[in-house]
Amino acid sequence: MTVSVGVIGVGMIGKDHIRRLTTVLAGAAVVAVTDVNAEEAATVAAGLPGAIAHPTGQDVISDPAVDAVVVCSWGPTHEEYVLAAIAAGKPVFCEKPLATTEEACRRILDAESAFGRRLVQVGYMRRYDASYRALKAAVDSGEIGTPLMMHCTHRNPSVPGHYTKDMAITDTAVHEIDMVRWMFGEEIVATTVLTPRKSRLGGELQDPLLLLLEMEGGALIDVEISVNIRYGYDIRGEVVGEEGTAALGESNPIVVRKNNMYSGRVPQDWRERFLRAYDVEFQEWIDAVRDGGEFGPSAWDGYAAAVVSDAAVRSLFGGDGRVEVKLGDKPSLYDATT
Ligand code: NAI
Ligand code: ISE
Repeated sequence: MTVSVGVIGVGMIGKDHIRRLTTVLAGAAVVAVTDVNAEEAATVAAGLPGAIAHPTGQDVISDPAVDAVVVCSWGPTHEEYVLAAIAAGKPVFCEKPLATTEEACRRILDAESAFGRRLVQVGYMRRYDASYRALKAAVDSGEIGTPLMMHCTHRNPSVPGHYTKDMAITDTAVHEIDMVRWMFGEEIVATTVLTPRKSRLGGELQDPLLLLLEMEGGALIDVEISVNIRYGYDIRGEVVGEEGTAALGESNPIVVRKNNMYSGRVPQDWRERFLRAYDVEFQEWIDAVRDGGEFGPSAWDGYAAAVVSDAAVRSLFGGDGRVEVKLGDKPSLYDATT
């Protein structure tokens, strides 16, 4: 069976996911698209044999030809489409963030719990990256002993004009917030944001910033977020254990040695760095939709990331210093997920 997918939002990542669903992966077809930019949606549909452009996301979701929905519109619009997909009983892959507030994520948890079966997967692709998976395997195997700390770096060469101050947390650091919950298999209990001297390249943004995360088992995580670093897209992570350390390797395919120097490539952006991770993420999602299998990062994971990022935003802007994270009760539907 081919899974017929409807895509809401055909901007940068929407187009990239359509490309992988239609030309890279097996078992899926994109049959419907939409975008508030109707002209763009029509252009994208015209390039997809048999696909139509609908006026709204609701039309995509209710289209009987659509088996499953992919949401790639702006964050504040995610809640509406995820709730509509749950109401229609259709699996929905929602790009991060699941929704932009804790309350909106709670409404999604409530709706999915009432439905009684998981339909939602959130686009936290680091969990599918070969290097992050190898790092987690090293931690889980016990070879570096009990993990005590993790040092993370998340550097973007630049960000678009609409990128607001809070997005360093809600749009960028949210990847590490999800990743460390998965890496350590436990929740985050408190967060503090520290602000070094501002880069003149960041304009109005507080750039860079340092995010501290306290895990429930006592491990401490630091994350450098820089979003105007210019030289490339640089993602790093090192877990410090009692008996050793394990770090993500460099991802450049070749190293050039010349004139007493050596050099390798730093990826241009997230599309290049996580190319294969997105492919694996979507292949596993298509297979799960087709076979009725388990989905990846859940609405609970999306909710937990939202609660931690709300707390970090309070620490950053509210002058609150260290902010405790209170997740509240976890609905039983999500017992198996972290
Ligand atoms: P973008 O601005 O390039 O594309 C978003 C598209 O959604 C635009 O074409 C816009 O017109 C459309 N749109 C906005 N509201 C809509 C609505 N109500 N209905 C239909 N279409 C609507 O943004 P980008 O970079 O593609 O990001 C989209 C989402 O993907 C964001 O949530 C972002 O956080 C996430 N993202 C995830 C990445 C990852 O690494 N997993 C990487 C980049 C983005
Ligand atoms: C973007 O939305 C992403 O998700 C990228 O992975 C991240 O590196 C970037 O900072 C975000 O703006």
